[in-house]
Amino acid sequence: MSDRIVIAGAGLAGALLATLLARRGLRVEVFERRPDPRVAGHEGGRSINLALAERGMNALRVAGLERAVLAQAVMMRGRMVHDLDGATHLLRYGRDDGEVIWSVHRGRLNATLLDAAQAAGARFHFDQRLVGADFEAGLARLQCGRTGDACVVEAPVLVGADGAGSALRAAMAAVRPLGERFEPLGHGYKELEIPPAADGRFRIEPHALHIWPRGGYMCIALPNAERSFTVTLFLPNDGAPPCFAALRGPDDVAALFGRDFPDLLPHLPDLQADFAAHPVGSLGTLRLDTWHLDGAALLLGDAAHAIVPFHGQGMNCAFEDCVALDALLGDSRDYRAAFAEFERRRKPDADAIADMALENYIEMRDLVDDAPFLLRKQVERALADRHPGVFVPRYSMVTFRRTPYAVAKVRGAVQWDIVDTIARGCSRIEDVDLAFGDALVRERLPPLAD
Ligand code: FAD
Ligand code: E0Q
Repeated sequence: MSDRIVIAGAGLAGALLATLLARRGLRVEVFERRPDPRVAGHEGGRSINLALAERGMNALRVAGLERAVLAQAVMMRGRMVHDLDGATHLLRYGRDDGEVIWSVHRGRLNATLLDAAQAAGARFHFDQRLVGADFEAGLARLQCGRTGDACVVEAPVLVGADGAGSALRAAMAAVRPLGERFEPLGHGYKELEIPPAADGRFRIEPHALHIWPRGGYMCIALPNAERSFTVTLFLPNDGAPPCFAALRGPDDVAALFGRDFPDLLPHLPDLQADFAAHPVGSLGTLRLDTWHLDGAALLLGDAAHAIVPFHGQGMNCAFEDCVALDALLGDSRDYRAAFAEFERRRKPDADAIADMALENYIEMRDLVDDAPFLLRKQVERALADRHPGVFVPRYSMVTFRRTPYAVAKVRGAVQWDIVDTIARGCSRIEDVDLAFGDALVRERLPPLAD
């Protein structure tokens, strides 16, 4: 079978997959719609960052890139919650500094992956957009972004790492129904910037993911190595204000931040200009029944399963996909078997993280001042301390371990039921019957295997 594999998309998943497969000796050709970010400068110089957790870190480890990426990353120990009155509290993500997540610069990470893939022998073709495919003939159709010229290349095996708006997915759907459903969230996002202070330092605590939860909407901020922060405002698209539709001009924007984010506003000197210049991003969950066409084509990453960003797992999951596919392919070249097995194993996990990411948005809102919720988080921590390796908070299974997402979801539900059972009717942790909780844990939770 062919040792030539064509990847659509040189984003996060495409570049990592190209590295792994080129190292196996496959002839990897990658076609990317945009220009080379290492030449053109990424996103017009904007810093967009992402939270990297254990699943993504493990994939980088497998690719030999962990140290290079960590050198550019900023550690985040927990959520720094900003109340409306300006009070702040740090809710640690893990037990200690061994359980943290990392803020990484999307463009810089992408460049690191592109360099690694090229060094491994993968070939990149930038400004080349996939526009169609003939799977029977094993051909891909491309269009050059600069000249508009069309061309056709040999593509006996095609992998779609071309993101949520995947062109390969559309081409596959024309041949066989994929069972595609897109569920819009109804909320969008806008990226803003907190620059460094005049003396060059971070304006707010660098080692945290900042959250300004406000019920149905929120801001977050992740640190950048250059001592700025990228702020993201999540807001309903329309309906009752505040919503994007009701923000008609710079005064509305200033009024919203003055009222709901008063401690953030002074750190956003370019708020109105950023707001006018940056687009509103859209959010939603994409689910498919079918990710592959026999041995001819496969989708992975956001092209197969775009999710809402509230667990910070989209890239992490896409990277885990790459490692799984590489391991399944091994040195066999049996694409048909590997693609079918990839779909069988990964789909339950992709479905589970999609659900958990949606649920985490509710959790963000409950951070506002929901006392019963905050008590349950305390009880969860207490049970986790009493049953290490058995009662592991769901957030930790998702973020600090590689427990399959589907297992994390099921165990998380059992655990939350135990917490709820013993916390019900209590208002303080001292009133909670933890010994009863211990008995329920022993009865209902086998030790965690991974
Ligand atoms: P992409 O990164 O979207 O890459 C797709 C690539 O394909 C792009 O380079 C694109 O130009 C190219 N392409 C598109 N169409 C074509 C075509 N027709 N032909 C050729 N090339 C094409 N994830 C985390 O893990 N942690 C986070 O903290 C986090 N925060 C997020 C915050 C927000 C606001 C959003 C929206 C997402 C966040 N994510 C996060 C999710 C993460 O961004 C995605 O899951 C991840 O980028 C998916 O990688 P990918 O390679 O599948 O797709
Ligand atoms: C993380 C890390 C965009 C984004 C990314 C994230 C997280 C959140 C809220 C958001 C989840 C959390 N989280 O703090 O529970 O852990 O990546 Cl909005």
